[in-house]
Amino acid sequence: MWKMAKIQRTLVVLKPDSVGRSIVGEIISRFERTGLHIAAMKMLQPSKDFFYYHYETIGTMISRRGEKAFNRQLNTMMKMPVIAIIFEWVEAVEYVRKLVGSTEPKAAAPGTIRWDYAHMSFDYADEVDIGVPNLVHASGSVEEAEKEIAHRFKKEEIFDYKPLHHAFTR
Ligand code: IDP
Ligand code: MG
Repeated sequence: MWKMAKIQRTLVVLKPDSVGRSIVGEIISRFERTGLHIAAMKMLQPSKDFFYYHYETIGTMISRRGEKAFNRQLNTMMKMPVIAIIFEWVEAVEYVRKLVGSTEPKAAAPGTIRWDYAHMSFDYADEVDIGVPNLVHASGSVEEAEKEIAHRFKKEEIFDYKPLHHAFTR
């Protein structure tokens, strides 16, 4: 068994603004170049109920962000298809969140995806009645990742393989 305990899987969703702007390849490459590898990937246009489960049942968004922000986010996620990806590697959950950056693009650190590919504030998004377009969803914790992956992928859709660059890690 080549997998160590610290190897994790995390869910990334390329949101409608990534798909709509045709920058999916560019964003995926930001993850891949760090050594994360794709364990599963699919394009889909989920229902509102599906996003309710994702953002509220798993993500507890209403209590954290309020009902208004929640409803806006659901509508925004329905605008176009999304691409769901499972990335795998060492402590992937925390690492991917760091690559993605904080929720509000205006506040995200330079060099993160949410800073480099967007310029938007919560205030502006609220004013124009949208969920803030910040390109990607990334699981917030190991527990959230496990639930989100189970919600989106069947076991047979997830692939277990040893990427070639792992030759340098053992
Ligand atoms: P996260 O995506 O960084 O984990 P969450 O609090 O889980 O942030 O919120 C889910 C998504 O809802 C965010 O990524 C963002 O797109 C949107 N969102 C959250 N809060 C607000 C807000 O106050 N105004 C506009 N959009 C928001
Ligand atoms: Mg979240």
